[in-house]
Amino acid sequence: MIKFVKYLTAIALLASVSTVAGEKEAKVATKAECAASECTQKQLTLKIDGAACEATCAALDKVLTSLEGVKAESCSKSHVTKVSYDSAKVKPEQVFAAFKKAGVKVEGQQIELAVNGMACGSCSSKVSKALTKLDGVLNGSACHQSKKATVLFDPSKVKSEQIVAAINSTGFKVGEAAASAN
Ligand SMILES: [Cu+2]
Repeated sequence: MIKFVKYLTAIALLASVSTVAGEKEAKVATKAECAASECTQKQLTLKIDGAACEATCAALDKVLTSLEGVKAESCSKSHVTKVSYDSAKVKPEQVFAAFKKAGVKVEGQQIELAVNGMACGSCSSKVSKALTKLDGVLNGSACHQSKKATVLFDPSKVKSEQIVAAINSTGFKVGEAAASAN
């Protein structure tokens, strides 16, 4: 019983602390502040062709990170490069040009989306079908067990918002947190 009371007190304390923190946050997050910091930080996950060994991956990462504020990690096994960049300093075209310079072909951009409501294989195949029907989607598959859809697409032909809309049109909804990933 004493434990339970302590537990309740802890919750009450936590609640009051988080309210204070919430108020602070609301004051700080002005538009100017937002434009100046993390809001311009972008992440790209790209499927690559032509970086089959660790040496070529290291060479690619070197070209990418020579761009201001760019972080890159390429994996020769999964053939995926993860790039993070500040869109206020570097344009995505510059990132893609760096791949060209390194002699690595970008097959497409890869995103993973949380999809709610898929209960069996026929649900996930409905989502997969909707994805592969979209022009610009190179590969799309959904899995009802992981509740995720993995999509490889050509960003010059289709936008991630269109992919989200295509999934939502099946009746299964893309989770909010994952939908913001670009
Ligand atoms: Cu189903």
